[in-house]
Amino acid sequence: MEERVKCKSLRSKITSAKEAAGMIKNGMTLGTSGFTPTGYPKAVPEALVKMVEKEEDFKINLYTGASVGQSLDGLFAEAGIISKRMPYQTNNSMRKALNSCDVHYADIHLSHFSQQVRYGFYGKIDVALVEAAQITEEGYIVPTTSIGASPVFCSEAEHIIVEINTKKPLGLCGIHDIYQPEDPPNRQPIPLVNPVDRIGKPYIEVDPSKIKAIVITDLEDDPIGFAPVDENSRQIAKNLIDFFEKEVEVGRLPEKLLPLQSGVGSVANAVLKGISDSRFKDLIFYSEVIQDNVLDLLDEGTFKFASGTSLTLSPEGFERFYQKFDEYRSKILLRPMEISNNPEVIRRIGSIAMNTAIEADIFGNVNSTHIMGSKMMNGIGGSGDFTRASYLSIFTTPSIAKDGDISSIVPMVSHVDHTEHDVNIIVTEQGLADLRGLSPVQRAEAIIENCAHPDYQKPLEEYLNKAKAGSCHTPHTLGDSLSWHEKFVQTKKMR
Ligand code: 0RQ
Repeated sequence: MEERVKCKSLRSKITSAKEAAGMIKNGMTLGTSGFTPTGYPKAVPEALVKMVEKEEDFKINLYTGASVGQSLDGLFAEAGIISKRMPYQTNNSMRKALNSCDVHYADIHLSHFSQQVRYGFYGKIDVALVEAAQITEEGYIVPTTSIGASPVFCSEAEHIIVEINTKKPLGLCGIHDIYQPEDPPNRQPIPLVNPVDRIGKPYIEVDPSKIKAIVITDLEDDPIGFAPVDENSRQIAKNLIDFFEKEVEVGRLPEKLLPLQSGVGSVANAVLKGISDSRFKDLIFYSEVIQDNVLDLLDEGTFKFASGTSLTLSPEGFERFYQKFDEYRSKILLRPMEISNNPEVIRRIGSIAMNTAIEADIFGNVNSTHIMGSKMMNGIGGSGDFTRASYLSIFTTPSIAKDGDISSIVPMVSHVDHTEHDVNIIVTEQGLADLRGLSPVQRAEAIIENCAHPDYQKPLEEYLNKAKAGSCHTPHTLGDSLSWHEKFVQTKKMR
């Protein structure tokens, strides 16, 4: 344990999960480590749920980096102990709880979240609960497989509880680059000019006197499943790679493209696979989540560097990562999500943002979060941070969902996450609409012609033509605009 808790004066804080959980009181706000679900605390949450089992009114607020696993989000949601949840989740039980309004969920741009915690917008953080690989001699915290919002939770919380996870190798020390910007009016430029730049420290600097408990655990993160790459996703990827090739040909993108950001899910996986099969080499990945397929791309030389805020690998992926750690160490960097997703940095490095839509409308507005305008799926995550600040913003989606009962291209989106002003390119398996510089009607024509499924092309054209008769800049017939969704809600079919 001396290797894990190097700060001698803090060794007296080593205690049981139960004891540490006792510090989390009813009504408190807990800020935990964890991002898309890796590197989140597990032992103290388990002990807390056991401890408050019989307390009927026990509620806390849970803030994290992004999604965390079943053994935190799922457990807390099922125990009914969450009052408010921020800023992103992907857990089934949590989704159910927030869609039934049992949990108040605030869905927030990830780049905004850390600074707004510091600004005090969300009240006081009572306890920061973070998973760590090590506590340094100075009492500083070395995170494990994600950083997310841990730095801000540690700096703002009154008390810190650390879960030292012995299953996470000490070799992780050095892979983190922790930097916290100043706040206005004294904010300085973030000195990250090149995606490979190191600008911070390999640990979270904290006031060691705030560390009130250290819990030693070997609980593993819940295993991560990967969405399979289907034929539609492969075609979407192909359409996108063809587009990149043309953009290079006409000189709008350099040979090595620009730093790529990729969202999560089956289409995002297929896009990375498509890039791997393409002629592009020596690319830079500047994103949030580093998944198994990023290791593949690094191994084969398609990527030469990957920067993210979490290592979201399968058990096999981790085995491979740890085996070749010395090699990956120079090619992978983890940053706080306040930096990985920072619009200042994204604008400067000229990122290519590739995210997935649930649906897009004929004018290019994108819904990434809500099913039929009302049921929350996951959250906006970092998609908005990258989309608006990027050099080129791309949304991918299969043209239909639920075996064709739903068109993902609709007259008007039922919820807006990314406005038409932020969306440059929409890609489906049918083709690609390049919306740059187009007027609303031109956008609608391009999207219907290139992206809509043939079964829905005609109804979309009819909608547009009817709306155009009203001679408007952005033609809509308001009574019809959401009628496709309404029809689906009533009959389970949009057609
Ligand atoms: O439903 O779960 O019942 O099968 O939506 O759809 O096709 O599995 O999509 O896994 O690629 O995720 C946008 C949700 C896509 C994801 C979203 C139904 C469909 C299925 C899921 P079932 P798929 P994917 C990086 C950036 C926002 C956050 C983000 C996401 C379910 O990419 O959460 O981008 N993005 N973060 O059947 C009704 C439609 C539908 C539909 C699909 N038009 N109408 N239902 N579905 N299209 C990560 C971070 O920032 C942390």
